[in-house]
Amino acid sequence: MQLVNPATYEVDIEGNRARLEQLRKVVGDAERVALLLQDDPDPDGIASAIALRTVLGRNRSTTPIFTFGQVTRAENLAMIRLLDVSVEPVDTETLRAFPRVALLDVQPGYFGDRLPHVHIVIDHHPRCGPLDAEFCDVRTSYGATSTILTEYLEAAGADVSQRLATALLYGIKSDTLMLNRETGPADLRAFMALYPLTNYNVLRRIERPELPLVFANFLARVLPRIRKREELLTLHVGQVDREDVIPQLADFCMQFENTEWVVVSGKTHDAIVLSVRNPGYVRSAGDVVRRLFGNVGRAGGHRSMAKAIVPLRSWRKAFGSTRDNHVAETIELLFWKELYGEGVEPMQASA
Ligand SMILES: [Mn+2]
Repeated sequence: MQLVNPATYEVDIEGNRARLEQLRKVVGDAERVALLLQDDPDPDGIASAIALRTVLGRNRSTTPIFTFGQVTRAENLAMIRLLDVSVEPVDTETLRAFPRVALLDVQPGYFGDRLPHVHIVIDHHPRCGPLDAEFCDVRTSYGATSTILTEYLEAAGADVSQRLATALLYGIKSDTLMLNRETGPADLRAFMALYPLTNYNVLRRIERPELPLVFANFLARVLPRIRKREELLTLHVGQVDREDVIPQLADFCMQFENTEWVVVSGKTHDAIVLSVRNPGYVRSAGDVVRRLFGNVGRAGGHRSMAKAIVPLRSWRKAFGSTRDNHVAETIELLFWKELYGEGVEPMQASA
């Protein structure tokens, strides 16, 4: 392998300046520009939006940040709170009233027919459907949209605040799993440029979000219920008021020694919710939950994290009972057989 020093990676400054000029032409003197992110906005999208606002020399009232969904992950909520970013819910009608709509870290194809005409698309994902916009900059070789925006800021000679640098660095870091996944020299270079401006105290607080103190009581109550079978750790916590404790607890449990798979589950008012984690080099967690629960509920996810939601009625039909002891045993057995045993047929929803 040839070594590529990101410090010597040549940014296409002229190209970026030309794009910037075209971008500004498309925005023109439009009174307001809607910055639209995907349905569960992630740090890369959020950072890109506040960077575009700076590139355009706008403020939050003329460039509001929107999503059709909401920010849900604890880290992402911490990011918008600590960096004082507001991401507002939007609907198609509201978007239609904006003279310009910009998509960041996402493409029109993602939204189906929820979108009015969009004018700007800046993204790094593989092409998804037609790109019918006046300005498109889709760089699929980049690990993050934040990298593209960092280059724009450079091309514009913009004043980059500590807040903005911290957001962009975190955007790159989280989208590339700390520069592990799909990272190119452009991402490394942008990361290096942002590094000296970043506020590491804020970054640490984003990455390790504070837990409410009542979580301690919850932990004390549920941790004794951990079941460990070889490298499989399962924990059914019973009834929960807040669903977000389930993924948080799953992340936490991955830290126990000799653990390859974590399944944390809980009961909401109408469903059994499961969060699954693994270190990423074993079978895809998304595939496993789809195989086990795809026929009885909603199930899906990525290589290292996945989720399933099974309505209580369907759970009872498929597995017999939603009593907590029974659920805990069922989950351990299902995952044990699927991951380490002979393999079982996926459960069929009975008619
Ligand atoms: Mn991204």
